Amino acid sequence: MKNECLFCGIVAREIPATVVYETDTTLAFRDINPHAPTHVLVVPKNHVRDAGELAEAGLADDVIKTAKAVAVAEGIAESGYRLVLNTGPDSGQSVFHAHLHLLGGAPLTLQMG
Ligand code: IU
Repeated sequence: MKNECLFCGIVAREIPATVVYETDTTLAFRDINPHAPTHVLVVPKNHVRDAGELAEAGLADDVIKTAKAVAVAEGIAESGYRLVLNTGPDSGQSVFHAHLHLLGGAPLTLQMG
């Protein structure tokens, strides 16, 4: 594999994923292990590690706008959805290429931990 980073591999189309939306700077694809009827990950195409680096790179707006566009396309913009940016080991971040979880399609409960 050319890319060491899993999500860089998906962005490069070296690793298969179900892509649902794309912009110049972001890619949105379905989570392989969904926790809601709609569970999409939005990533910046450029590799940044986490939420802090995402903001520093000026890409946070792009990622959130893509999430909104996906929510509209999935028909959940009005019913509501949750955006989650796990950041660092204690948060449960397991892939160290920043990714915004978009969850919706049913009423969600808030689970801490
Ligand atoms: P986390 O915030 O780093 O814990 O989220 C990583 C997500 O990446 C998690 O929900 C996985 O199901 C998801 N994922 C994926 O969609 N495709 C993959 O090949 C792998 C993980 I590995």
